[in-house]
Amino acid sequence: MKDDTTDKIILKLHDVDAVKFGEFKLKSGLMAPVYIDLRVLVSHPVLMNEVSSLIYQRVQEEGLQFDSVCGVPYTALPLATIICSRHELPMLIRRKEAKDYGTKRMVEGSFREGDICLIIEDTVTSGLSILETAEVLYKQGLKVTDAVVLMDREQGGVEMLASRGIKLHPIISMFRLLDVLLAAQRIDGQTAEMIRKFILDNNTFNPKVDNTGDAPATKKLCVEQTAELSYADRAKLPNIHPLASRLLRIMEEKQSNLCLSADVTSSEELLGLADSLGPSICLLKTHIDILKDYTEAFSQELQALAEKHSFLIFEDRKFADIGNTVKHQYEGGLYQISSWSHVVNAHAVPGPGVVKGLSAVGKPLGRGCLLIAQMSSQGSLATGEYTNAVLQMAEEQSDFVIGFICGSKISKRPEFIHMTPGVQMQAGADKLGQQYCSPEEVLHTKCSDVIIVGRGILEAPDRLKAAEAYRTAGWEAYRKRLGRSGQ
Ligand code: 5BU
Repeated sequence: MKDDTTDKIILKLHDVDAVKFGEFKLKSGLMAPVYIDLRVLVSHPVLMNEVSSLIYQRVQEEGLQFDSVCGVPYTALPLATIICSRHELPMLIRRKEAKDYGTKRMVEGSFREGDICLIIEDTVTSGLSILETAEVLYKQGLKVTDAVVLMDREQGGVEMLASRGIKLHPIISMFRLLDVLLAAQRIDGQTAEMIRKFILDNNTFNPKVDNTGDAPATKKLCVEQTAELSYADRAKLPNIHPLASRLLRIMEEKQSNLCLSADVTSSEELLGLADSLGPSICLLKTHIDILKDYTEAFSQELQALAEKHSFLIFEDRKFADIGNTVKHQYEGGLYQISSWSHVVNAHAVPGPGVVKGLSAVGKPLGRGCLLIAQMSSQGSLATGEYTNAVLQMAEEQSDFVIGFICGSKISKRPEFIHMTPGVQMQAGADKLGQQYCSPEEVLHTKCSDVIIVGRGILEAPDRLKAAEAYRTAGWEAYRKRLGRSGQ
């Protein structure tokens, strides 16, 4: 690629206001002195064509091998379209809208399992947007080995993506852009120097922590920005809820971040599971209303087994009514859940009253609650702003809320415990909308704390062996995240 072609494009991008200087708030909340906004390209067809040619030249120069091309929505979508149309390359479209999730495919276009898809992006800071698109493609059985980006802000994207097995090929780097604009007297030396310093001081990639997230709740990856604490260290935090502390201690002692989802319908079978798999788990999750023979004696036996094997009980009741009603549902009725379940969960749909109602019953008993911030099922509406609102609700009632049910880590507060259902050794789905990720993905990539496994264990020929395999996989992924793998 000729440098002068790239330099001319830099000037043209500046002409159309795609490069701006001033004070800008980035997605991460960080204030930046420079902003790249390539969305304006659609209003400048000549430049749009030139940029597309530049990207394709790079693809050819690198000799990239792929079966199809996918532009990261939205800005890179027209770029990918132009390239694919002009060079007759098959294209895929990744859907972005959560509300389309249930009814429409996440990836449009024809492809076969194992096909390689080349990703095209307009601007990269941390690399997270590319990774997010890659994850959607992976879920469809596609492979991603390379991505080409027009503008690299040089803030860690190349390194982060390399750590995830994706080679990023940037065309314009931030430092080059500054040099060209300075030489053309579009900016002064002081501005260029200040931006260089900003870029060097704000590298988003910390390989030790694997800090790939930047926008809480809307991103699927972990949001850790500071040093990762071990479960044991978190258990000792001054503001931690005593039940969360107890659970973290159990996890550390038993080297288990496995929650068994004991979805069986007879109390005898459930107690048998609790006794045989008890040593492998930190939590046992029940759906008490699927038992055909619940008795009070059963709940007492379950509590005795929880003591014997040192695990906590989590009734997955998903409370979702007004405060006054959930109070009764939690305390009374046939099951008297608050009397035997250490942890329950609730939907945030009714507003903070649901937590207040549960807390009125559970707090004096030392119980804790998980808020459902995201769900594992296809088409779940618990995404984006909803998830953010759940996070807020948890923070306001952290004397009773101990964490979240979620797909990935959503809160930076180490006092909160993140638990993720929809886990099996092999990613995939069931026929009724359940979606599965692997323990490695959940605990290492998505930085959750606890894997919730039901059928992955219950349907295995040897349940104990399967539980141990999940416990080991979960523990190893957690250790890897801490950067202490193999110690
Ligand atoms: P599975 O057999 O591993 O798919 O069981 C998952 C369990 O977790 C099952 O009891 C569900 O009710 C529960 N679950 C879930 O799968 N997804 C969610 O978002 C929530 C709970 Br909340």
